[in-house]
Amino acid sequence: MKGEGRGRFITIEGGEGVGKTTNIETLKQRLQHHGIKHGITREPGGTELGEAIRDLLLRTDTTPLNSMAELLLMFAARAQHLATVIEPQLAAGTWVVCDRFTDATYAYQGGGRELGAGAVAQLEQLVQGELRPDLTIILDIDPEQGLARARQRGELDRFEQEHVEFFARVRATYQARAQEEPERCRIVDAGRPLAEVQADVAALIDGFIGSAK
Ligand code: T5A
Repeated sequence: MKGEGRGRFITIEGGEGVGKTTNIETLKQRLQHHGIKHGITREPGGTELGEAIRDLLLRTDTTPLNSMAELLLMFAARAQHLATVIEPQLAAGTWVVCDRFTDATYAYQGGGRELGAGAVAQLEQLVQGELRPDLTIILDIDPEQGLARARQRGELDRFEQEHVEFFARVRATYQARAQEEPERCRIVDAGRPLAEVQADVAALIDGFIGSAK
């Protein structure tokens, strides 16, 4: 999939309020420093359709969403995102940094909602074919600590209102995925002061850029 001249696909993952948005700024600075053309996007979202689906998924004033419907909506948004944003950029040699991707579906719908990895894997194959991220940075934090950060920012969305067992399953799934794919998935302890977390993220991306040249 990588091919000469093709962009690299980097994703950043983790539980609620873990600091993905904050650390994407670090990724952006390092890519700029190395003169690498890149795009930054997010899931669910990244397209007009994806952002509309995101709104449906995160709002709290609708009837409860069936877990399978939630899973399918994640992949509907992803199909549009891949076809119109991610794939064209990678094909043009642009690197893509995505705030969450399919590891989040394994963690939240497979683990948190207990739909299991098999259902996610089937849709992953259908929607993505062979496409997988080249590097995934998983920011790891105790769910209570992450939620406390999210709470400081304001009102909680539909996922953030879940119970602590849900987030424990999300975290365990991310950790299991990192164990299964240690080369691609790199865990960073995000419970530390921001400067330390950012230094680790910068070192990881610098190392990855070095190996990709
Ligand atoms: N979802 C998504 C699924 O269920 N399945 C899927 O397939 C996908 C793709 C929305 C939701 O969608 C779900 C998961 C999510 O619940 P989201 O908006 O990406 O996805 O998720 P959130 O976790 O809600 O994203 P947030 O924007 O809320 O959190 P971030 O980006 O992780 O955190 P950030 O950077 O905004 O930081 C939060 C606060 O903490 C501070 C920051 O300054 C900020 O105030 N902070 C720190 N403070 C102290 N020390 C540090 N090290 C800090 N790092 C950050």
